[in-house]
Amino acid sequence: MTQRRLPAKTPATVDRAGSTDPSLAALRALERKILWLAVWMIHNANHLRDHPDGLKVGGHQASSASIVTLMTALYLRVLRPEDRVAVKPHGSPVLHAIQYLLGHQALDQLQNFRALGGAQSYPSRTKDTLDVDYSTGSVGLGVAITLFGALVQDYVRLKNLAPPEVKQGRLVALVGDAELDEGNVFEAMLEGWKHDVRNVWWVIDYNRQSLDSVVSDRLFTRIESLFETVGWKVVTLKYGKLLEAAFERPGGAALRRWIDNCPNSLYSALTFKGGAAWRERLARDLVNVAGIPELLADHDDAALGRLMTNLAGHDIEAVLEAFEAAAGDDAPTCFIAYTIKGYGLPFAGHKDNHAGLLNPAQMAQLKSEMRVGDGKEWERFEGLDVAASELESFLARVPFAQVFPRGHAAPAIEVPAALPLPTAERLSTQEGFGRILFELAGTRTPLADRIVTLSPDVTVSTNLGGWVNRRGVFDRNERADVFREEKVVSTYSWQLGQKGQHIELGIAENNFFLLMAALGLSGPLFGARLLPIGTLYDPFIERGLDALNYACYQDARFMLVATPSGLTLAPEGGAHQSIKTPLIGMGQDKLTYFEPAFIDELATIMRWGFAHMQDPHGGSVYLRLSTRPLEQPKRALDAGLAAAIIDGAYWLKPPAPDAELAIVYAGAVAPEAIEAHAQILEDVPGAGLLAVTSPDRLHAGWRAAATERREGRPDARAPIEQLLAPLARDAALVTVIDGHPATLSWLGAVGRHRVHALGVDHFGQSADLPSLYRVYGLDADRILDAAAALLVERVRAA
Ligand SMILES: Cc1ncc(C[n+]2csc(CCOP(=O)(O)OP(=O)(O)O)c2C)c(N)n1
Ligand SMILES: [Mg+2]
Repeated sequence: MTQRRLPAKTPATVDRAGSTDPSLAALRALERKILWLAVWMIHNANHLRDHPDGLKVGGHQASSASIVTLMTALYLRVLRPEDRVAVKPHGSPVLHAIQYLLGHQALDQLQNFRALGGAQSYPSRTKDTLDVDYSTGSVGLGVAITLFGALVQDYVRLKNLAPPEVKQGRLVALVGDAELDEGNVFEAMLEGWKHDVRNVWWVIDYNRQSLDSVVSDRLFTRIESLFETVGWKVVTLKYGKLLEAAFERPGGAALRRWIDNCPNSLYSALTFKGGAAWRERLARDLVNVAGIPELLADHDDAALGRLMTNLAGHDIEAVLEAFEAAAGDDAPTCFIAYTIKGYGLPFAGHKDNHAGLLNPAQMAQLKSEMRVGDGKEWERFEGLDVAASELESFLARVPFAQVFPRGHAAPAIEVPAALPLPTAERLSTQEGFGRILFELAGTRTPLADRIVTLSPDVTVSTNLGGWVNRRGVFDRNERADVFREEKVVSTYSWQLGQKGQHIELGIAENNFFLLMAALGLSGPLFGARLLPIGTLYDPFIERGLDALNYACYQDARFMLVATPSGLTLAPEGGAHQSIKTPLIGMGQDKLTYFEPAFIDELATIMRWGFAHMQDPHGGSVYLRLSTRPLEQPKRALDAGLAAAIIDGAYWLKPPAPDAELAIVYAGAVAPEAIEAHAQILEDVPGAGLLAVTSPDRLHAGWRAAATERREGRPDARAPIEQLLAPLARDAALVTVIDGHPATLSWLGAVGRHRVHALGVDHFGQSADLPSLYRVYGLDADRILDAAAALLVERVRAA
């Protein structure tokens, strides 16, 4: 493995340890304190707080210890306020400890680590009180989002969208080595290469351990070349200053070879066993090497243990040199920093240490080594060998901490009172969406200028083509449309350049959702609000589902337009026919799901969506659209109807008072519901036809009303409760959706009505739509059958 030797910094004065950097003594002292606080925070949570539920609290002392030096160097020296960071999930105690030392985190947050209202187990943008740039937790995602963040920062910068005082920063991920087992990291690297991404650092805490075990030795030689293949610089930080010095002694070359060839598992085991074990092993393996007996004799067991575990990732000088040498370059850079999981703690190197906790006796021992007095466990400078005043003045000058909080408040983008409404006799929601965006693209409005579209290689087939024709594809470099220059006739003319407002991605839904998240956080992170609209095929939401969840968890704001969906994809077959996405839409927090049937509904919802994406209490929006052309109603929406569409439902045909039946539909099955309803009217003249535009909003409204009543407002009524109120007490509902029937079946519980829920609960197959609707029971006949059965039941019961 190659190691770059890096130039030392310009000397100032010489410090105690013989170094030339005056602040090293302070950094070393604070590094020690950060380790202590992180470990103590976890200990306090597990051993010193009440646990009324008897559940283990946990926390990761070993994972924290492994990254202390790297984070100390970054936060207390290298980072600038404009840099944006994703910290590996289990490094969260270290982050809290650092912010606490900087005066930007409250003590009670540390004391309540993992308790209600306290610091979160993993860094959280939305739940932590300190200023977290990107949440982490699901390994791999925090790594990749920094790459997309860099792309977004360039998008904002090249278009001059942010106020001039916003500086360009670097996007930094602090990465657990096992995170590189996640494929999404490599998907992101490929996409980053295509977009010539700049200003990203991934700092890998290469402790060669994951959760279960010690990882394969040979993997990282491959990983290094993978990075280089996609244009990254790789800086390997392998040995610290002590070992480097030992390698210069007689026998040093052999010692280096021995460590280089030492399998990870043996290295870890010897680290855990300590100095005596190192001595025995080296004496045996290097018995004939001149200089080794002297080297062993010069070190007692403790010193030998320190020497043999002196990896660069725990050597702050080596770490600083590496970062500072790379700082002048904007090439994406990966630092592979060799570390030891649990470094400085009694279980260092033990393969089972991931969830290991120091027991009270070990903690007492550490406390005494750290010279921390009883009752002084939380004191910021207790037991350090640098004067408190010096440490205070050092901390006061830390570049990263000069701005706090570091986020931006980006002004809202004005949303017009109505969006352009395409007119046509028949139109699908997908085409309607494309036309609305096409019309918007022709306007010079703040809204149109801040929309960014993106798609994982389905731009044309999701009807974004018109928008892209007008607004162009974003590229850091201006590129010609060769087909156009060569006068090849095409419907699509895509100008590539910095003005473009569409980001074209390869087919990787993880990347798609991570870029949506990064774009949706552009306001707070880069000072310019963007309104991302991403299109993909509805079934492939599931492919990127964890990244979608991750985007929502951080409260990124975007509009997800998923089309085609359900059986309406007909001939495409079962593999592509989404069934349970409505349930995802309902279940996903911070994402509001709509499934309109008509274009006036869609335009109303999109307009509301642009406002909701900007509302401090809002969220993201998911539109489940279809390619099925439907005859459009001829009507003008009044304010009441528009509000009902947003609340989630309205009566397309209102029921008579005490009606005994209603048909309820959502989305593209509207024609079947309308037809069945028209036929039923012959027998049940009062039957109603309810159009549901958002099962999600309806359900949320129902829950909210129940909460209001519980809180003392007995008259509170949800929109769906008001809508169903005219029906007879023993009325029946037939619900129908091209998706899982559970999406609407709960409606029976609202007014205690009987329900027959139609929908799809088995994989689809290739066929024309009428055949599929017949086979899966969504056609008018089936709706009529269901209604008849419910009505007969009612007569029998009477
Ligand atoms: C997607 C996902 N799968 C599984 C986990 C559970 N998990 C948490 S940490 C971890 C291993 C982490 O190893 P590494 O990244 O090397 O971090 P270290 O603790 O060694 O620094 C696993 C499997 C998770 N958080 N996310
Ligand atoms: Mg690891």
